[in-house]
Amino acid sequence: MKLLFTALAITSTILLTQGCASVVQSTDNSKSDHHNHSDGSNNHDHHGGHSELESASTIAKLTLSGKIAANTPVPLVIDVKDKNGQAIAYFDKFQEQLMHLIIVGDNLDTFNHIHPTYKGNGRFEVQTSFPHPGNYTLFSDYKPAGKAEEVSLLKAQVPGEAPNTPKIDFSSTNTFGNTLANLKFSQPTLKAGQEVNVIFNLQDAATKQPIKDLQPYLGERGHLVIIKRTKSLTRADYIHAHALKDTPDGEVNFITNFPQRGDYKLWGQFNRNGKIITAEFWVTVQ
Ligand SMILES: [Cu+2]
Repeated sequence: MKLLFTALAITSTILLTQGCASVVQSTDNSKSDHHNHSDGSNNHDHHGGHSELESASTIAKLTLSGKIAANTPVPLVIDVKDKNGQAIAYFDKFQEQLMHLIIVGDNLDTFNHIHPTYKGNGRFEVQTSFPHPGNYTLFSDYKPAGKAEEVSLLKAQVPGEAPNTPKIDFSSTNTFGNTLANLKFSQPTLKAGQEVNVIFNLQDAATKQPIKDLQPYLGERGHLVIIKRTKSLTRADYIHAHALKDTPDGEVNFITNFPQRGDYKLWGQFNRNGKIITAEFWVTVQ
């Protein structure tokens, strides 16, 4: 009944509850637009209730209770407080939810997008399971009532030996379940700091025709998360792009901006008649 946790530069609040359970991590947030982080400005320490980061306005803390093991359901509790330690009581929905939680393995081999339930008094709860031993980063995306959307970065570690990092596949076409997805961009070469259209073309894997059963997902034509490959993920490595409204059958466009050079992984999520498909691709930005 032991839980390990990573020490992370931006974290200072660690909560231990009872000997056999739990832990965790918290982080800061800046309320600047997280869709375009360009400065890695989240590397600031928070101590107790104060912060040196002038724009930081909330702190989230993750508590995992019980035994943490791969492929085992574990309850997650996320408490969101202001920088004085007061619970944030009210949140606004965006994209149909009060909190979007993206969980990735630190080498970006696994991805999970879930929606914790709001329990009141700043507390969100959800159950999940981690697919293998190793380090995980959780990006919790929420909007305190009347305020800008915020992203808190949380860390978890599942004991055991992490699998080897799979080789990165840069192919731009792949099949995901019953869907053949192709990824392209409005620019022939991706350059850091440049706005680009990210274009997913979705065909039915069997008929090779553009899919016609695309339904809104979280109120939009699709959902796109982009994360930069780094040794230790920070909030600045996370990009949440929004879908454009009117595009032809089988095509979903997003606008984004890759802030820095490097390798990025993209997870596009689409709703085919009630079934969510996740199309994942790697790209290099120069
Ligand atoms: Cu979500």
